[in-house]
Amino acid sequence: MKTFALLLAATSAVSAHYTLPTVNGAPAWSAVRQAKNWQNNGFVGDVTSSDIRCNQLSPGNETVAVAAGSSVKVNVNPNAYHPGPFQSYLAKVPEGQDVNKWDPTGAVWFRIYAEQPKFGSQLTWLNAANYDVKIPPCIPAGRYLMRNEHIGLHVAQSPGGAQFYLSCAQIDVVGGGSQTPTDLAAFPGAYRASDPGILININYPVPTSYVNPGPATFVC
Ligand SMILES: *[C@@H]1O[C@H](CO)[C@@H](O)[C@H](O)[C@H]1NC(C)=O
Ligand SMILES: [Cu+2]
Repeated sequence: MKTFALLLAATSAVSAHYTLPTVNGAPAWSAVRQAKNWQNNGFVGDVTSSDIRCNQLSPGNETVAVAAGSSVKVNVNPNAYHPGPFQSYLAKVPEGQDVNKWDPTGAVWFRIYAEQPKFGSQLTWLNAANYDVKIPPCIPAGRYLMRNEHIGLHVAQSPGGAQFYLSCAQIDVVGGGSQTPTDLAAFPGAYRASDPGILININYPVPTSYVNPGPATFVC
């Protein structure tokens, strides 16, 4: 009886989690680097771990072409179930580096999207299965890694309680401009466990503002 209850609890916990396996409908884990949670749908809890970069298990083997200024459809499977923000970052793959293998260490990431909740008797988030993220129209053409994450804040009132669901997509930006993105950040490094958007009780008192963790969002 006890074992049965434990199994049930474990099963429901797993089904409540999710992965980010594809962008723009590409086959799962091809244009998105296969993440360590691809089978168990688990999360990264330690923002100082290298897993907070891409939670990567294996390299990618494809890129998705996207016009600068248009949107990338980022899939969350089954959907971004937990309350919390969706955020996206880009890092330009340096000349001469293999897009499938480049390890984006150091301050190479700029943020392009940070979801804000609606405020009221509770915080309301998109909690979507697909997020359309606009690529800034002014950034240089070329290959980029796109780090997409959803942060589960349901038990974030305890240090280390926030749950990071993330993966890194490989995109080829076509068109674009010549503006140099600012506010570059490193993963790990961009977040602290004590950041107000990471260590937060979203239930009581219900917040009237939300500070997204990470650097300022780059705007052209
Ligand atoms: C790319 O990776 C996916 C997922 O692992 C795999 O199904 C597919 O066969 C790979 N394609 C090539 C061309 O290696
Ligand atoms: Cu979960």
